[in-house]
Amino acid sequence: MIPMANWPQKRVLAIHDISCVGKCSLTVALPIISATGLEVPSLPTAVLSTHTGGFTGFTYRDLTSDMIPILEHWKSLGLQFQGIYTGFLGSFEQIDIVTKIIDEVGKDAKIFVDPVMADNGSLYSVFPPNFPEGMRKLCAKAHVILPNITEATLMLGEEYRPGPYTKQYIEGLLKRLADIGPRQVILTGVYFDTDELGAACYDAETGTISYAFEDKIPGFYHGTGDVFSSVVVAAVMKGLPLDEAVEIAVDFTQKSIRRTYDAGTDVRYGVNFEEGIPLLLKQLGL
Ligand code: PXL
Repeated sequence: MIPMANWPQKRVLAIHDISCVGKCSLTVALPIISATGLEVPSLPTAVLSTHTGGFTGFTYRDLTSDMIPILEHWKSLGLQFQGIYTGFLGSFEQIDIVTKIIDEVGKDAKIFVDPVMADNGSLYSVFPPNFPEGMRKLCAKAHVILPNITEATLMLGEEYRPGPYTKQYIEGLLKRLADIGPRQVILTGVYFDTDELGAACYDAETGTISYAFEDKIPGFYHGTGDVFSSVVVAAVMKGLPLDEAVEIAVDFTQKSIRRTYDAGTDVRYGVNFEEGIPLLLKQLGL
């Protein structure tokens, strides 16, 4: 039997909700990251019939009380993960639980925190007003964080401003986010003019800032933050530098949106990312 310490396949623990329908969180992270050959053990934070964006009447089962018993079982197996990727958490209490998970089964793991909680200037209605403060503490434990601009401003206690943005404003945000603790910051929803949309990336170790943009496609598409972050996590865990990972992720996300726009489907059901996976694997050299 191969001992845990010599396990040959990298394990990236994904901690997100399962929205049964609507393509976000685990139903996006699992297929994208698994396709690259990484193993994706999963810890569901909540189970919803659909995501909360654009649907009414969704069910919501909070799984907070299952998380510590799951962690204790994993510890009894001697499990350690090489990566931990967290997204939508099911309750405020889960912030401390995820911190404990990072400390106990992620001792040498690369920690990615996507502080999923807000968009377009507003906190999601399912979260209490102090949620951004908690997420800020979780981001301090991460190596890489991936907020959008709303999440960034909420965590920094700054007023949300709609775009277009200036380079000076974006680079200020990146640096203030790095001051929270993570060495690498990726900010999504960045645009300097109305034709293009993308991400900015800051490595506080080297002081490097880079950008990746693609043509903007009209409309608002659910789950695209999770599509983007899942590609970044997969690419970085496969050994790509952060700026290349971000370029590939922006391209993958934009192509997923374009496919959905061209098909004219109801955007609440998420984007067609699945058909982009073969090209993604080529771009990653797999
Ligand atoms: O994609 C972010 C997300 C994840 N999980 C749930 C959501 C959302 C965004 O609305 O509602 C349940």
